Amino acid sequence: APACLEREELSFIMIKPDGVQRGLISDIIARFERKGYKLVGIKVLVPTQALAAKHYAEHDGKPFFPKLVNFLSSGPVVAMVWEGKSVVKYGRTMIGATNPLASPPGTIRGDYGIDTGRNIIHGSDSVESAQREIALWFKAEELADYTPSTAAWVY
Ligand code: FUP
Repeated sequence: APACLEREELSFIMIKPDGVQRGLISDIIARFERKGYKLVGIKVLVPTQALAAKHYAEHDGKPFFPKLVNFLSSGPVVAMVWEGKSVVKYGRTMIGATNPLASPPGTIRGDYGIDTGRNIIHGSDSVESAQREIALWFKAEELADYTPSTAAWVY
């Protein structure tokens, strides 16, 4: 099959409660869409504390962990799965550094954030993390497999 018809890499991208409350949903989706990435899963939910703790399990025991879990479950998030070539690594480039003040303008955190504890968006940091996070937040049948009409022009 031509490259434009094969399943590409997937990343878990989540607009956190601050990004939702600040009205940044459409801006963030537009950035990924215009880059050429494909939205294959999306839902709005208020994560339970248990789900938030599982998502951030690698930080369990760190001083900021309780605040982090409380914050993530404090309101609605937009959980998404985006597909495309190197979407994990390039998605992180689009998002910027963990500390928004260390993120250059042009990145999502650099353009919109100030505080590490309110950094607007999550993106998987590796293909393995993406697989774990997608399985945590989505059922297989919630992910669409389709070829947009633009595919042959992106690839
Ligand atoms: P990132 O992959 O950029 O989201 O960053 P990490 O996985 O290192 O951290 C996850 C979240 O924990 C960050 F988005 C914000 C929060 N955090 C803090 O609140 N304080 C810290 O010192 C580090 C991370």
